[in-house]
Amino acid sequence: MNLKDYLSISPEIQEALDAGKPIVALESTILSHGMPFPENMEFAHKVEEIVRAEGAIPATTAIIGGKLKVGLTPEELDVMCKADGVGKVSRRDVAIYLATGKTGATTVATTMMLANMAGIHFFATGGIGGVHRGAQETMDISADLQELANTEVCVVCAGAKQILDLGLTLEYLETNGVPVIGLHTDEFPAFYCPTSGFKLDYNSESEEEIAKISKTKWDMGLKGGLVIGNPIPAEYALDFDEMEAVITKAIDKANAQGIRGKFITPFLLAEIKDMTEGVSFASNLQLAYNNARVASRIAVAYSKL
Ligand code: PSU
Ligand code: MN
Repeated sequence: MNLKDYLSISPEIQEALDAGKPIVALESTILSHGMPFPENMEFAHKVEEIVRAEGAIPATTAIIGGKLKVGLTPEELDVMCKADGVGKVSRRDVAIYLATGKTGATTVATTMMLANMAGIHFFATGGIGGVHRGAQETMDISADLQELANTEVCVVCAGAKQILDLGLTLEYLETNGVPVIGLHTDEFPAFYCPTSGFKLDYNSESEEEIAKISKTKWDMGLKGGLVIGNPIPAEYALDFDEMEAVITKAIDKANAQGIRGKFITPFLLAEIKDMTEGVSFASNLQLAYNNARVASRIAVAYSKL
């Protein structure tokens, strides 16, 4: 038995893989633990439509019934959105969820694992996990970063939330040999804000170029992924300083309540949404759609190389 024996690829995705069609992986933690129900239902379907409109096939991933699922049915998407008894599964949780038949949403780390096992190279999300503020004390560093160091998937994101220490996150990626490329920007985006003040060394002006860089990296046998920082469209951007104030409050509340480990990120996401009365949520939706669009274009360009 090896991990591949647990892989369950939907017929549509298998057919797309066999035909060499462009495919974009999508995560389910953003649904189960990053967005409220029922708004996440609309998102889950719309993001898949956006991928299709760009000429690629969407493959949302999850762990259901002891299987690593790549490509979900509408019923399975419902289960992930209702999130009843659905855990958050990072790499360390995979064996537990498979062996016990628990239902789990995949994070960036596990979505990369499943995509790579299936042969999918591109993945769109909202923001990646990273080095948390105060990690010097807590050692709270998302397993997403280690996965990026090892697994051959290109992740399109709007950077990472200010809940993280963005400077340390970039240092960690550099140490681990992960290219971070800005699309039409020379700064690492800060999720709700197109800029963060942290400069990137590479600013790409086209999806075709990113496809070529990805192919070159993997053709050379350089292990690991890439991070594409795709800034939130200007019309949906929020003010950096205002978000900073909100996030500082949310982090203080998490500390006061003793929230730790895997519960911190979902806690902060929910607090931020409440404190901004849903304004941040509207931005969250739009940046994720924008990432799906860009990841699809990269996947399409890659399929032509
Ligand atoms: N950041 C967001 N929204 C999210 C997440 C992160 O802005 O939904 C989710 C992703 O699934 C990411 C995970 O992989 O949280 C990281 O969790 P942790 O920090 O516990 O590794
Ligand atoms: Mn963590």
